[in-house]
Amino acid sequence: MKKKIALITGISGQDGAYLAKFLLDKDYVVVGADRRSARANMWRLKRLGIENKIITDEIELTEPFEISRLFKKYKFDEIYNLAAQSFVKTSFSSPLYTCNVTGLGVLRILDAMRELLPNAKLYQASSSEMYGEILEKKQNEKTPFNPRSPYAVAKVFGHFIIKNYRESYNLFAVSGILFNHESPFRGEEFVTRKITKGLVGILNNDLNCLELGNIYAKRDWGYAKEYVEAMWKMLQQKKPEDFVISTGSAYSIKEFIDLSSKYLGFKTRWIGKGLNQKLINISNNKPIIKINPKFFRPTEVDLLIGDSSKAQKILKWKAKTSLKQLVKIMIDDEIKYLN
Ligand code: NAP
Ligand code: F7E
Repeated sequence: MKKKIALITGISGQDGAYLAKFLLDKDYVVVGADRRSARANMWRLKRLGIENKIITDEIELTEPFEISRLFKKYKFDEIYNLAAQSFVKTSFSSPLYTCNVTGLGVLRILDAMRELLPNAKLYQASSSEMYGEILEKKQNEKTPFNPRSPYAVAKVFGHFIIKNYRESYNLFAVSGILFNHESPFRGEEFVTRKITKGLVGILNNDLNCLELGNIYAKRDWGYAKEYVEAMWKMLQQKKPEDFVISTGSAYSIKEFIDLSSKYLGFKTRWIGKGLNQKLINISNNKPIIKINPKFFRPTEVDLLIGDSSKAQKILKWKAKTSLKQLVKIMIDDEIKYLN
């Protein structure tokens, strides 16, 4: 039987690596597209031992010609659009660039697909950030969006243009509204990895103190390795539909710090308030976490909790890893690859 061929944009990122491994294990031919600049950034694929098992090609989401070139070269059965300027904080300093890549990039893919690969199936990486200042206690597929950053606004555009092309041109194009998902492959700028890497660095005397922003924001954090299976499941359905993927529980950054420092064996106590709040290492009375307003965002998303009942019912997908287990996975990996 002919093997299915899948395109993953954003192959050098966290989800790109896990999804590539997942699809290879399902006997797909995987074309992983990156920006030329990302060629040196394939450490995740190397760690998974798959860097030579995927076909690497180039894609820059701001260039429609590059997308068409790729769609003419390979007859993709499935396209996973994971590429994005995905760091919310950067979207405030580079709003036009973010909207061009993260928003308009989706439209460029849809337009090329409509013309060249109308029978392919497209997965778009939508985001819980679209709910922003939440309008319902738990967010599901019907909860209205209320974005709070240029990143989130761009993702809302991507989300609705997927729906519009699905309805207008009968394309199989779906959005997975994924809540935060983390792993040892998370970029170091995101808060969970910044904390696990930072605390391990402090334990190893490579770092004195870690500086963070708003530690009271709460997120629904799952394990990225599990979330890529949901992406694939969405494309195996008869009907193209959008799904929320989440754990259903939310924790603050402060709780994530406490779980991490406890797992590493630190004896700590919080002192002070607001910008003066610090986490003190009781063994030497030195601060290991401080607040720095430079990490605050002009507008914050305070709380996100997803309701993934639709995915549980139709996709038979459910998050399995607790936050405590996720902290252990991330810290164990941080220690293993310390040097
Ligand atoms: P990530 O690690 O930041 O990866 C993003 C990928 O996009 C990288 O491979 C990056 O390449 C690529 N990229 C950036 N700009 C590009 C451009 N102009 N043209 C082509 N490629 C470009 O993100 P992730 O955590 O794996 O997330 C995957 C997707 O899901 C993203 O769209 C993200 O917005 C979305 N999402 C993530 C989460 C989450 O919690 N992780 C939740 C919801 C939605 P470089 O290596 O060259 O930068
Ligand atoms: O921030 C707070 C920060 O950058 C989480 C992306 O994958 O998930 C991610 O977006 C929270 C925010 O992720 C620091 O203010 C405090 O409230 O890890 P983050 P994010 O913004 O939730 C969504 C679903 C996506 O779609 C995105 O692509 O943590 N926070 N102090 C901090 N955040 C960072 N990065 N650094 C700090 O020092």
